[in-house]
Formats: sequence, C-alpha cells, structure tokens
Amino acid sequence: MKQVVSIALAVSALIVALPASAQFQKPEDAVKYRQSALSLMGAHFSRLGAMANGRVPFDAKVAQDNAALVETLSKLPWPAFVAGSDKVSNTKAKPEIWSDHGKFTQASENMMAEVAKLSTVAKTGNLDQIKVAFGNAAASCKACHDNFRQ
Ligand code: ASC
Repeated sequence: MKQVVSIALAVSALIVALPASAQFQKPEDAVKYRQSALSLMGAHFSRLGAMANGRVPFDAKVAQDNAALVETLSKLPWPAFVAGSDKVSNTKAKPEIWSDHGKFTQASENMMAEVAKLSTVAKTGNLDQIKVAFGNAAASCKACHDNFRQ
C-alpha cells in the first residue's frame, strides 16, 4: 500500500513537472485553452465591474466569489502561449508575445498581482476599496491587450 502511494505521488509529481507544451497536442488546443480561460476571467471580472460601476447593486458575497474566481483563472492562460501558436488562424495573439517575451511575462505578472489584490480587498466588503482595486486590475488587463493583442 505504502509503495502504491509513493508510486502515485511520483507519477503526479511528474505530471505537474511536465513542460507546458506537453499539455497541448497541437497549437490549436493551446489557443482554445487560453481563450477559454481568458473568456471566463472576463465574464467574472465583468460581474465585479457591474458592481464597481453601480450598474447592479453591490453584494459583498458575490463580489468576493467573483474576485476569487478571477484570481484563480488569472494563473491559467500563460503556459498556453506556446511557441508557434501565433500562427493559428483565430488567435489575436501578436508575435510580440514571443519576440518581446520578458515584457509579456512582466505584464502577465502585473495583472496577476492586481487581481490578487482585488481578491484580498473584496474580502473586506468595502466597495470604495473594491472600486479602486477593480480600476487597477482593469488597467493591467488593458496594458497587456494594448501591446500584445490584435
Ligand atoms: C473586462 C474584460 C477585459 C478587461 C479590459 C479592461 O471586463 O473582459 O478584457 O475588462 O477591458 O480594460
């Protein structure tokens, strides 16, 4: 039994350690994956935006749940920007993602940091602070889109 557990642990460690590209059989799969993650992130971010902008009544629990989802989802797209996946027909990803990769990574890390702050702030239930954190997070989304999305 102990041996079975250690083998299982070794196998799962190996799976986690596999290079990101190995998760995708073809570039199209990587594009679909990152578009799905970003689309879900946008959906949950918009629900927060509706409250931050006063379009729907503020509900602290809904804000907190959506901010937590955005934070989790924000971690997903990046390994799916695999080399060669700017050649897929339906992608808006610019070649600069790969040619200026340091700047792209910096922009993605900045966005992850801003949405993590938003999630922390959402737990306080303070709408004024949420509005500020939402604005900063939205700016971090836009900064990346301006430079790296067609
Ligand atoms: C959203 C969404 C984005 C960002 C961006 C912020 O709700 O889908 O991509 O906000 O528009 O500037």
